[in-house]
Amino acid sequence: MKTVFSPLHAGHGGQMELVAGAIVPGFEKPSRAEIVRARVESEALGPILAPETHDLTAAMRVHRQDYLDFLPTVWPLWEASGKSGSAIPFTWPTRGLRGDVRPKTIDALLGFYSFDGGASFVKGTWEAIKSSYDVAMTAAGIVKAGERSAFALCRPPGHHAGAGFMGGYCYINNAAVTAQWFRDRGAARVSILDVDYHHGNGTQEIFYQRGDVQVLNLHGDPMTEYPFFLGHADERGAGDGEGLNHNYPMPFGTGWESWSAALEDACGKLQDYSPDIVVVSLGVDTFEKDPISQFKLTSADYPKIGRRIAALGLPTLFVMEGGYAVDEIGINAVGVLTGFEG
Ligand code: SP5
Ligand code: ZN
Repeated sequence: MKTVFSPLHAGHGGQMELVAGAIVPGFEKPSRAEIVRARVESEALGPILAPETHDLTAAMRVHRQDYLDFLPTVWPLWEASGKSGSAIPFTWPTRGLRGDVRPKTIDALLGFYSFDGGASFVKGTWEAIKSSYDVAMTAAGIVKAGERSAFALCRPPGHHAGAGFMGGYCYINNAAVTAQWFRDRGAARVSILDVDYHHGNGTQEIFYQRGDVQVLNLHGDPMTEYPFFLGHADERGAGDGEGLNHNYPMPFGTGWESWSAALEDACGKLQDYSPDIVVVSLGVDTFEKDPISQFKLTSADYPKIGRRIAALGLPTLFVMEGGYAVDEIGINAVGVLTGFEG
């Protein structure tokens, strides 16, 4: 399997995040991608390719134009306002406030275009976001050209980003962008299988009313786990998308037995839908030692995930999402891919 990787991710580093009452060093850090890349090499998964540069046309198919225009301006506006450190939002237009009037200052705009204080900016953040998009698009092109699979080693991740907002370490929704791109390039139906520990709220939002993209999500129950405000089992899609959104919220402590039963059910629904392509939002924060998560998967479980996905017998694009146990992130993420290759 070919991997696509860009060193430009590293410019998004040293950023702080707001989480549970503290401003702390970002869990989503450059070493994550470097360790996965090293494991791809040491396991001889296949060649590692640099991305081609893409314009943002494909991103505009799932994101709002004003949101995409905003992203490259964040750091320049932050610096121009006399600040340094990390650009982090702190005020959000929740119920009872005006979410329809675009404000003018950088602090206000950060809140307007986000849902939490987890997607912060430093100097190299936009360049990293763009490189992550280029990585995803290049890997999608490899699958479109006829290869059975490809691995987009994206950083930053994407699945929490919605049409018009960032959050949860995510800015451009790489899985959603590539799924839409496959549709635009002739795929009749696409399925997105999101195995990250956290609910992929952005992906769900983008395709919720769509009949041509099925979304399956396995994750920590939002009653008690981030992102808290989406990801319940009764969210089944609407309009043309009625019945095509499938959520599998699971409690803290969930291990392989229950998790794999959910995967099995999701794979059955995926097979029934009969897509031309599968996009996997590959998070490995389901790992027992993940510092911010509460599932109990072990390193031995990840190859089994890959094998199950391979058994679908469909062209598959793997897009890297979360996973914060840095020491084992390579073993676990690449474990899925070697399991897939059999
Ligand atoms: C892509 C992805 O995996 N994003 C995850 C964003 C999670 N942000 C909130 C994390 C809350 C962690 N709370 C527990 C802290 C333990 N010290
Ligand atoms: Zn996650």
